[in-house]
Amino acid sequence: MATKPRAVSKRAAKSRQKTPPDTKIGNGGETHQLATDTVLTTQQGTPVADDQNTLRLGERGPALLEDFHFREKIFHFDHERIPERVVHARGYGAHGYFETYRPLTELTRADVFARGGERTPAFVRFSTVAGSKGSFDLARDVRGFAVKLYTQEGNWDLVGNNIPVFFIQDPIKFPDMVHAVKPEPDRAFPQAQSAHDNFWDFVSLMPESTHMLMWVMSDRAIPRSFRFMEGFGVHTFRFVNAKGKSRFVKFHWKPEAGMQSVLWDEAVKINGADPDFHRRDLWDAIGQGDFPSWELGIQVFDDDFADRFDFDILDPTKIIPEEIVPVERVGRLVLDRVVDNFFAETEQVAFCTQNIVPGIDFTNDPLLQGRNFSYLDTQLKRLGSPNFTHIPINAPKCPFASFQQDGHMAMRNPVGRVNYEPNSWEGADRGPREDPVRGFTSYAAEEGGAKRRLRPSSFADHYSQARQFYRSQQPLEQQHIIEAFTFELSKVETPAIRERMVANLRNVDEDLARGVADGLGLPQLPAPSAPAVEPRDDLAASPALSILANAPDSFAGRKIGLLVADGASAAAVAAVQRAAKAEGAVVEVIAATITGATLDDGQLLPADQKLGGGPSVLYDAVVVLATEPGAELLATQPPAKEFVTHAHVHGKFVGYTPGAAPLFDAAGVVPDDGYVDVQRRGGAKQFGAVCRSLRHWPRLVPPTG
Ligand code: HDE
Repeated sequence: MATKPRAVSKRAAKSRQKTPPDTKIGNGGETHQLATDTVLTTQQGTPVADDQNTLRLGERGPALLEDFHFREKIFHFDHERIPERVVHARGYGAHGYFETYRPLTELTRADVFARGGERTPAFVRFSTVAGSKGSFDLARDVRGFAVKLYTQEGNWDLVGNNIPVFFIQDPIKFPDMVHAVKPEPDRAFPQAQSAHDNFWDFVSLMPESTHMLMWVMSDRAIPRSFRFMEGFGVHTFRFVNAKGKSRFVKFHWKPEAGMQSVLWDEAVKINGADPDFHRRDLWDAIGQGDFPSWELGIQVFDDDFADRFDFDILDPTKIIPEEIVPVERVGRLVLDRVVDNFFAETEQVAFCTQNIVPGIDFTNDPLLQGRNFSYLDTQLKRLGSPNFTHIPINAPKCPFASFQQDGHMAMRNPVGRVNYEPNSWEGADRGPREDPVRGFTSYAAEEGGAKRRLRPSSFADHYSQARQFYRSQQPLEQQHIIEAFTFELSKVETPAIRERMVANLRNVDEDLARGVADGLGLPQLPAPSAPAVEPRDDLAASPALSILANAPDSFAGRKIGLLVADGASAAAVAAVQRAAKAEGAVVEVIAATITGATLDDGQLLPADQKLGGGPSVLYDAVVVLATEPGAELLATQPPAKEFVTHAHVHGKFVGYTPGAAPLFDAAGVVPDDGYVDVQRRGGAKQFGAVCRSLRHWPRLVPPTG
């Protein structure tokens, strides 16, 4: 039945006399703060009487072309999407600030480093690389770590990753590399996964990718949270001081909460239970006032060191071990504000590697040079106009002025007569002028040589640092690397590709190659592939490369899953909550229903998750609070059993009250040293303290022999 057109309500009629709604200019652009009684209008401001029905002839007749409200609404909806990023499509951003510890004027004239204690506004976007915008967060992948610092001398974008090296040495291979890792073009799968033939075909034919592969197959590629991962500028950059002296610099971000990763089995399950795990984690942490933070570290070195170093400092597949050039901490990045609007800020933010400021300069790292071309180009495609710099998230926060004008969606239109330079106008009309002293000057590096397409011979060692990385890992981490290679290559359908990869791994480490070959069930080890340069055996292990060797010994910022049955001890709940707070951790309650559980004091403890909606993979540690009858009831529920089994096999610490025993029995787990009775005097506190090790590692070490 047709609905009758509605009469204009008294409320709407009244609001007509009001002033227009407030408009707030935020980082996301103009975000309109609507008054509660605002009337719905078209984009032209015409009040809308009926937003439920299109304009039609008669009750059941055809639609009319003159329905401008419908036309405008559908037109706008049809154009809501902009192209997602070709790579790094899935990401999440937040605002914050960067604070310099002390002036770095002896190294650089960058204004951002000029004054100790000064804060510079920042926007950071974390991302996965391979998956599309709607893919899951816990892909095995590199994470983007892109930082925009709105300095007083212009925007500085440090567009880095959570892995300090890259797959390729020359940017001309980037489209091939990305094509190879993305879903295969005929079948359009797999999504957000490198575990397929095309990827392994490509990388096994590109030995320069081996070092990066070690990192991607390590736990670095499945971080527990954006908050618990390192970031790297990757390339060697230059610092240039006021006297024009240049030194090389590599940038590092060190998470103050320490590094932490999930296990692969957790990653797979988290992707089902909460595909937004990482973005939710960032949103929640900032919302709770637990602001994620990183220290900025720099490795500074001169030409002399560059000439002496074992590898070419321009080769983006190499690191400089921290044990050789220490990382000096020079400032701190804090993320303290979520976005107002995801599209306006996180989607429209346009990072460009060429956004640098006086005092910082490029080197000839071929990848960096290629990126400097790519990012501007990609932003034009994505955002549709050279005026993407007018979007508030991209605009500098310092004064800026140029004679660039017009174009699609120009929002900053200068007034006055002059739009060229040089000009002879004076006063307000003269427009901006160049400043040879304050302005950006490129470091006057001497360059020369024949014009050629050539890979430098100094880039030819593809295996030594891969070996160094592997040998710097703890045994459990090495085992994870073997398992990851085995998993990925087991998804490869073509035996020759699997074998070629194992042949390459023989140049890294024999145990690694053998472990993967065994995992794949290869009848015999393939002969090692011929390396361009014989891998070195004399590089010292670098403990800084291991996550486990640098464990934070802190449970701060982590999350406990508290499974509670009706009748459970209210005192134990309170003790666990107190212990969690003391450790800086948060507690999420899981009960049979979302309403919650009624405790032994008759009070209702509201739940955050219904049983099954909050599996233990979403938590860093778990607690099971139940009386015996409560646990017997839970033991009949598969999600409750899984909660315990998974927590156990994933090496989590388990807090419990003795009544929980029937559930443990039903789940088939035998409590070990990683189980703590929280009802015991001081038990909850002890549970909080043991959680600082993050996992009960002995449970994860495979039996020997
Ligand atoms: Fe990128 N990369 N990249 N990349 N990259 C992009 O720019 C590119 C590389 C990185 O959160 C694109 O805005 C080339 C290394 C991050 O918005 C594109 C090469 C590193 C982000 C592009 C590289 C990165 C991007 C796609 C080889 C670590 C996400 C969308 C020469 C140091 C930024 C976009 C964000 C995004 C090109 C290699 C990091 C196509 C050609 C090495 C964190 O321009």
